This record gives sequence, C-alpha cells and structure tokens, in this order.
Amino acid sequence: MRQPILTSTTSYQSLRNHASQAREWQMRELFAQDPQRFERLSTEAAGLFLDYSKNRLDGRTLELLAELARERGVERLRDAMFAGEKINLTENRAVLHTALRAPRTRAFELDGQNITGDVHAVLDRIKTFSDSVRSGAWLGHTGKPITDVVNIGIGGSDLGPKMVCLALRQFAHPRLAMHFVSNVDGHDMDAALSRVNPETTLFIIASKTFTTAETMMNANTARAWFLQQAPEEALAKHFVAVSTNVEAIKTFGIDPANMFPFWDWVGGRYSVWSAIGLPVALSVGFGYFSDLLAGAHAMDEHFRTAPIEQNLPMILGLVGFWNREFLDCASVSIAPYHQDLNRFPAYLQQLDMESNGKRVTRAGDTITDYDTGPVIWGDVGTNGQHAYFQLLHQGTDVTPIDFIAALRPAHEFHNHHAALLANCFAQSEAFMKGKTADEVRQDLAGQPLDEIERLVPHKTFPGNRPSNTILMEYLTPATLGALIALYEHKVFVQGALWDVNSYDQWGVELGKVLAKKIEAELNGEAQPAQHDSSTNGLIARAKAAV
Ligand code: G6Q
Repeated sequence: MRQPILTSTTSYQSLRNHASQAREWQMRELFAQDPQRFERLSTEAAGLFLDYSKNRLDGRTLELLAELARERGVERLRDAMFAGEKINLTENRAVLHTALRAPRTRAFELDGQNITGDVHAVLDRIKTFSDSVRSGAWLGHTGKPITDVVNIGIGGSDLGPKMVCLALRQFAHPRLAMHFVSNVDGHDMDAALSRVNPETTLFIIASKTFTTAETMMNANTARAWFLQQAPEEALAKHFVAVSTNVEAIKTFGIDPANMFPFWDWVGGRYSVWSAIGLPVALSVGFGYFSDLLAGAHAMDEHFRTAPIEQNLPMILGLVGFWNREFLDCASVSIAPYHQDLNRFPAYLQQLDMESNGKRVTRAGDTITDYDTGPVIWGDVGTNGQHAYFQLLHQGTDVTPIDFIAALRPAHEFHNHHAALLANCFAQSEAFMKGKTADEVRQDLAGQPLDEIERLVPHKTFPGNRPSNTILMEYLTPATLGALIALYEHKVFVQGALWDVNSYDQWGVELGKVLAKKIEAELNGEAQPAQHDSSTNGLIARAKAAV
C-alpha cells in the first residue's frame, strides 16, 4: 500500500518546526537546566543499558518522534514482520529471522504453517554435529580429531559468524582454531590453507544461494587442495555445507546428510542465527550458541511489546532518524570500547547500509526530499581516538557516535579496564561539552597574550556533538545476542520511517553479475568488448601484466 510521503505527514512537519529551534540548542545548557536529564533519557532492557541523553533533543522532541513512528505505522509493520507477512516486497518474502531465536514452544506462522519445528530440527542437528566435532568424536579421514575450521562464505555468510566468533573468543574451544575465507583474492585462501592440515581441517561452505561466484571459486579451490592430499571418499569427513540450495550442494559433491539448511525468509545479513552460525556453535559450543539466540529473543520480546517511549530499538532508531533528518548527520561512527568487538563496526556496516541504503519507497517512488540510511563506520576504542577522532571533535561535519562498553572485563588487568572506561566516558563528555575559548584561555594562562590568542581558535572545540552510550555488564553470548538484535530492530525502525524495503539488496546482486564479462575478457575467453577508455585501458594493462 502506498504510504503518504514522509515529509507530508503532520508529525514530520511538527518535527521540522521543532527542529528549527532545536538546532540552536546547546547540550551543555540542556544538562545544566535539567539535573534529571540522564535519568529521564536512559533506559534498559535485555541486559543492555542505553544512555541517549547526550543528543540534541528534549522530551518534546521524543514525543514528536514517537508520534511520527505511530503515524508511519512502525508498530503495524513490526507486527506484520513477526506475523510472517511478506514485508520484503521486491522478493515477495517474509522476514522471520526472529523465528530463528524463539524457544521451541513459541509458534511462528508462515503461510499458515508453524515453522518453529523446522527451525529446531536444524538446531538439533547443529547441536549433534558441533558436540561431536568439539568432543573429538568426529574424526578426519586419517582418524584424527578436527583442529581447524575454515568457513568459506562472503557478506552475510561471513560477517556475522566471524564477528561473533571473535567477540566470544573467551568462550572458544581451545583445540579448534577458526578461519574465515571470504575474498575472491587468492591471498585470502592462501593465508588460511598455509595454516591448516588437511587431515584435521573441516571446511564449511556457507552460501544461501550456493551460486555466489567468490564462494564457489573458493570452495572449488579448497576442494582441489584437499583432494591433492586425500582420496575422494574423505570429502564427507571434511566438507559440510550451509545453504538453502540442496541441488547445488549435491552437484558440488557434498552429501545432503552434511548439509545444514535454512530458508529464503532469512536475509543474508540476518542469518547468523541460522545454520550460518555453525562456526559459532563449533567454536563456543551449542550451549553458548543457544544463549546468543536467547539474548536476541529477549530483545525481540522487548521490541515487540514495550511502548515506543521505553523501547530501546525504537528509541535508538528514532534518535538516529532525528540526527540524520533534522541535524544533517550523514554518517554514524560505531565505537566499541571492547577489543573483542573489533569486527562489530564492519558487521553493522553491512546490516545498516545494505538494509537502508535505498532511494525509492516501498511502493517504488523515487525519494527526492529526505535522506535515508547514513554511512556507518568505526573501529574499537581507544584505537580510533588516536586516528580519526580528530575529525569527530573538530571537523566541519557532525558525526554521531555510538559508544559500546562492558562494565566488567573478562580479564584480570583491572587497571586497564578502568583506563578503557575512563576514555569512553571522557570522549562522550568532550563531544557533548566541547571546550570554549575562555576555557582555552584559562588553560594557557601564563603564556604571552598574543600567543594565547593565536592558539585559541585551534584549541577550541565546538562540542554539542551527539552520542549514545550502550553498556552491558559483561560481554557474554546473551548480551551480544541482545546487542545485535537491538541494531537489527533499529534498522527496521528507520527503514519503516523512511518507507524503504530494508530486506532486499539489488545493489549487491548487481555486483554478483557485473564482473563476469570482464573476467572472461581477462581470461581470453571473450573478445574485448566496447567499454569506456578508462576501463579498456585498465583491462589492457592487466592483460599485459599476465
Ligand atoms: C546479505 C547479502 C549478501 C549475501 C552474500 C552471500 O544480506 O545478500 O551479503 O549474504 O552475497 O550470499 P550467499 O550466501 O548466497 O553466498
């Protein structure tokens, strides 16, 4: 159904009027005027605490944003997603990653069928398989236990399991080393194969479609490498597949008994909860994998039932929408102050940008008068502080930041943890407060006056720069699950506000076909086609170098 254009809605127009004043607000003053600001603008659920008080908004802003969410039917669309309606309109698919993390007792309907049984049947197989690899009962073809797992996949079939395995390294099995090969660049495969022994390596070919060119090339290379050192019948002990495409798996030579299925209603970037999470179950064990799912489910229940004003994903989505739409913030920086979350920004980059990087509405109308998904980027603190935080503090663009931290460490170097948290909190304070010219003058007191005045503009910080802080007690499978689900639903909320289909990815599909023609030309299998002079020139240089 065609929605009214976002900018024509009553609540959007009220927000626009409100924003003309809010743009002038100084957060320093908002904090000074309201000693309860932190209490009022923070909330918690599913083991996560969200402080959103360091944003340029007040209670009225939030009321208006909640009104907008109601007018845009965000709750209605959320309910449709949970009910298995085919809200991915361009692919005519349901969006049911939430069903992957629901308990056995909870029914999820798709086309009148309860799918929870299918989900748990695959989970049971993941448990049996991961238990046997971890215990050492599953043996390689020469009778040795598995020591290395190589996951071959790309995009959604790589980023999630890789990020989670790194984040949960404290829980990992000591005998099993995890490797992830995604890039078609042979250096990626070369690096992994140089570290493993075919007798003790398990390859997981992870591809929803089982047609993705990079993954197929990598899978074939891994198989050829393996078969140079082992007989054909050994494949069954060393190659398993995760996919929705049984036929393609058989053609590749993997026994369907070694295939872990999932379904077309699971989007690639939402698939870590499915069999695509097999590397996670192998690394941390099925018990912790279940805790990851349970943490996400707790966030699902919160998202599904809590009123907008107390709903973490709604709030995070609405505040981000405010920054993007009314304060002109074109990017968001993700700053986990936790080394084990070092792949989290890359993971969110795909989740958010592939979902909401769209320029037409769900009905196909071109969006001309508002902005959609921002650029997502970042790195762990404190590293980022010594690199790009300069631009965040003093550049001409205002970039909101999400700080993420665990209150307690999983190590015993407590002085390190105090230093880490101190940096995290000090940064958000500095972004909010900035440093006035008078404060700089006080700092420089004692130096010659003309020298002070020369330095003042350089050492002044505008402040008033927005940030959220998300805290958890420990980084555990459950809190990580809740954190990922929080961002999934945030992306949902923003997609609903912007009226874009967050669940297709035609830009990614384009990439899957684009290179084929040139690859054939580079390999001499096709005559050079008529490209532009730049592309022709580049192809010619590459051919000359062979
Ligand atoms: C995710 C995207 C994309 C996809 C990869 C891999 O939402 O669609 O990143 O996951 O292109 O696709 P396959 O799993 O089909 O190989």
